[in-house]
Amino acid sequence: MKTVLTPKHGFAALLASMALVSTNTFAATFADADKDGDGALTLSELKAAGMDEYAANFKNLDTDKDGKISKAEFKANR
Ligand SMILES: [Ca+2]
Ligand SMILES: [Ca+2]
Repeated sequence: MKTVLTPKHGFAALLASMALVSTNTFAATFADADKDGDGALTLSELKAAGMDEYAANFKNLDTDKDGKISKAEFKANR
């Protein structure tokens, strides 16, 4: 069950969600967002997963400019 964070959840909830991404749940988070299982996250996959901060920074995250965020790119910018 995905929860899309909005301002009504507060800053603490946002921080908690970011902390989740930077801990051991990273792989699970990535795999969960990677709906087609190709090992990379597209902009639409990020949006579908409610990862709006990543979607907003897509161009910066996609350092090799192939149009998707690889696991390494995701990790490097978390
Ligand atoms: Ca994918
Ligand atoms: Ca890329």
